[in-house]
Amino acid sequence: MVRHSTEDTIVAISTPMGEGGIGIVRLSGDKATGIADKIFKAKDGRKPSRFTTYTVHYGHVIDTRSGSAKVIDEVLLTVMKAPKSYTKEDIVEINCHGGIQAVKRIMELALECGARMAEPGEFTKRAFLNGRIDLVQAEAVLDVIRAKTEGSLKVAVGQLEGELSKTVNDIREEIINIAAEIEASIDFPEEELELSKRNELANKMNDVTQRLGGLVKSYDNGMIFREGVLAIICGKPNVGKSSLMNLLLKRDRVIVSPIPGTTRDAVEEMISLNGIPIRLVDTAGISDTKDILEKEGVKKSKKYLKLSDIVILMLDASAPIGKADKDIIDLVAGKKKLVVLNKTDLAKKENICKLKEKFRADTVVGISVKNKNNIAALEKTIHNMVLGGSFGQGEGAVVSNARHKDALDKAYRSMLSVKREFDKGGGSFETAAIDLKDAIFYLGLVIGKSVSDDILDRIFSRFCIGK
Ligand SMILES: Nc1nc2c(ncn2[C@@H]2O[C@H](COP(=O)(O)OP(=O)(O)O)[C@@H](O)[C@H]2O)c(=O)[nH]1
Ligand SMILES: [Mg+2]
Repeated sequence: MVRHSTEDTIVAISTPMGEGGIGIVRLSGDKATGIADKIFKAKDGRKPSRFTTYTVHYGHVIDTRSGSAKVIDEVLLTVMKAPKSYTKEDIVEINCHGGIQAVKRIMELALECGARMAEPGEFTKRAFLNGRIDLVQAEAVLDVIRAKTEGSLKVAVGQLEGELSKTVNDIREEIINIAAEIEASIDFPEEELELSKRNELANKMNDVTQRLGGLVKSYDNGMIFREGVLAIICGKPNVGKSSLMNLLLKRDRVIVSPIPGTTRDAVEEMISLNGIPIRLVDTAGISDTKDILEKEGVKKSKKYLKLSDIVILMLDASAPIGKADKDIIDLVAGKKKLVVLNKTDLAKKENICKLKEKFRADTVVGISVKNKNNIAALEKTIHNMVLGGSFGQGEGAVVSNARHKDALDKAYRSMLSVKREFDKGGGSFETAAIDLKDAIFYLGLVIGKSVSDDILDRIFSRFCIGK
């Protein structure tokens, strides 16, 4: 990868390329206002480099290259002066008309006047390199942009606001303090350490290790909000899988018919269930079919089944469990599953009860898709199953990013090892000191204190240009 200078003034189109009301071209760097002076003519004749910070100005972007002044677009221009800007550098934002031409021509003009095209995520990278935000917050920017549901957004915004950074920082500071005390005692054997001091250190270590463990654990739920949960609806043909898919999606996405084998392909759609992003998959009914297309569908269903986080196993409440059902029940054994007894409108009460007894009470729900009966209970059961019934309302930092989780996990293991050494009594302070250093390093990795250029490149290359 070509390494560009962070001294350059960068430019990018920050809005999506396509028809829209407004398009934004953004400049950041020392020359931002100087470049704006050359391409912008304010109605009142003043120059952008003389504008007060955080003011908006009406005027035109003008192309003077051919000698004559050609109006490119009518725009609003905002100046945000360093250091109080997104990147901590001078920023100029030009709001022009949406669509492809205006933004493109304005960007080309800025390039000709000395700006360089920004790399993906370079504005945010600069915000990080210039110390306005840490790495967790920078990564949260992308999560905010990509948030799938209101729940995902809440987690991402929490991280952007610094909730997770603060917790990681606090833990890191605490470990640095412990390490300092240990280093200071390294010349004395542990037995000689005063008992009260020893206990105090042990308590601090316990506390910090526990907090770290809690943070690692929060990933179980946090990642769900970031990545979504893959839930697959399984069952023999004609039990009502596609009907349920349409109902939960609130639109007719898949064909429903009384003919078994109607759904031949797996169909995936995203739904929000109380804010949890769920990738819901309707599958071809798993059966011993001879039909070639249906066979392919069944193959695909099985592939999805392997990847799925939860299985919604659908049975017909109005019929006894048959061989086809049993085969599927065997197939999904060992999967986290929810049993849905559909068509309760056709079923006798005794039959529903008898079927229910076969499964764990908190994992079985009787519904009728046709009459929209008990759907709220179904949604609640899925919700509880996904989040263990605990998450959502609680406060506190949440880890949702695999990179963070990985580093925190390593820090946690290092702390467990320190604790083990310490709990033994008479353990070596030297070994403990090394593990503590490791823990400090890994925590630094999360917030970007000890992170390499390669990792930064990898993180920011996933961003869009202009952010
Ligand atoms: N009576 C009744 N019929 C249903 C219900 N849900 C689905 N059906 C019908 O069952 C048939 C098969 O439905 P479909 O969703 O295509 O089943 P799939 O093969 O499992 O995807 C269709 O005729 C649906 O209208 C229900 O709750 N009650
Ligand atoms: Mg179907």
